[in-house]
Amino acid sequence: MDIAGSLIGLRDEALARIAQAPDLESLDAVRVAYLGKKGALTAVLRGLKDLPAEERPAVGRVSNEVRDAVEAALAERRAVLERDLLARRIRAEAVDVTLPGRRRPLGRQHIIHQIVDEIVDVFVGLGYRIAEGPEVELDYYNFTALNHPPEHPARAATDTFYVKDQSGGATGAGLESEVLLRTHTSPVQVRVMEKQQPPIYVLAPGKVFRRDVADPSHLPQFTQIEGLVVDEGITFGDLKGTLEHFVREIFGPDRRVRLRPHFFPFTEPSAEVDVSCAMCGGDGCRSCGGEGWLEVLGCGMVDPNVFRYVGIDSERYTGFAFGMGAERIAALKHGIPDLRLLIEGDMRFLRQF
Ligand code: 2NM
Repeated sequence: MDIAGSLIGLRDEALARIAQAPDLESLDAVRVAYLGKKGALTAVLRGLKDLPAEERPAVGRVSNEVRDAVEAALAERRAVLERDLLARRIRAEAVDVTLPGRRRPLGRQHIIHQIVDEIVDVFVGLGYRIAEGPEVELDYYNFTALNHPPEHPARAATDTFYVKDQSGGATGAGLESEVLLRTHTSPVQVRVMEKQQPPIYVLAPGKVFRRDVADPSHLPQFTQIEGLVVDEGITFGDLKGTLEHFVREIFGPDRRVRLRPHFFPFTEPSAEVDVSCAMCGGDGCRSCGGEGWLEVLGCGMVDPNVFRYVGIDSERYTGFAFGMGAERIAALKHGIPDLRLLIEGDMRFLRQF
C-alpha cells in the first residue's frame, strides 16, 4: 500500500474536520483523533520503523510535513475559536452605561431626632453644654431632690414605671433607693448641680417614660429636653427672653410668646409657655381649638429647696429651668395631628420630613 498516499488522505481529512470544528471542545477531539496516543496519524508514524530502510526517508519526510500541517491548522483554528469565544463573552457581559440606574431609597434622620438637633443647636448657640444621664434612675434623683413630697401623685405606681421595689420591710430602705424609669430629664440636672458649682448652663435631652396610654397627645415614652441655668443675678426676665429667642428660632420670627402661671414642684414661680397659633396668628381658629395659643413648654425659677439638696447656695445664686417634649414641638411645628404617627415607623409618613 502507498503509505505516502494514505498520509495525504489523512491530512486532507483532518484539515477538513479542523476547518469545520465549531468549538474548542470538538477541535480538541479532532486533535486526539489524529495526533493522540491512539490517533490515526500517530499509528502511521509509529509504523515507519517497520518500513524497508530505503523507503523510510521519503515517507518520514512526508509524514513530518503532514503532522506539521495538521498541527499548524489546529493552532490556527484554535486561535480563531478563542477569539470568537472572547468576543461572545465581551458582548454578553457588556454593561450599558446609558441605562438609568436603579433608585435606592435614601436613609434620613427620624423627624424626632431632627427636631432634637434643631433645639440643641439653638441652646448650644447660647453657650449651653449638653448633659446626659441614666434612663434607669433612683427615686432620689427623679423625685426627692426635685422637691417632690413623698405623697406626690407622680410617684404613684400608676404613673411611674418602677423597675425594682426595695421599699419598706425589715430592711428599712426608704422611697429614695427605689429604682425607676426616669419620668423627666431633670435628674440629669440634679446630677450636674451635685458635681458642678455655678455658672451652669446645660441642656438635657433624652428618653423619658410615663405610664400613659398612647393617644393623640400622649406617648408612654417620649423625648424630653430640659434646660437649666444657674448663675449670679439670674431673673425671670432672663428666662422669658431665653424662651422668646427659642420659640422664634424654632417656629419663626412672627410667633408671639405668652406665659401663664402654673405649678411645678421644682420651680417657684412656675409658668406654662404658649406660642401664638401659626394658622390664625392668635385670633382663634380650629387648629388651636379657638384659643389662638398653643402650649409648648413648662418653666420656672429653680426652687431654693432643690438648691439645698445639691449644695448650691441659694442666697448667692438663682436659676431658671424649663422642659419640653420634642415630639410635641415637632407636632406643633409640622402640623402633625397625632403623636403616635411619630413612633409607628410608617415610611409614607416619615418620608415627608
Ligand atoms: C419643667 C418645667 C419646669 C426643671 C426643673 C429642673 C431642675 F432640675 F432645675 F430642678 N429641671 N427642669 C423644669 C422646670 C422642668 O418641665 C416641664
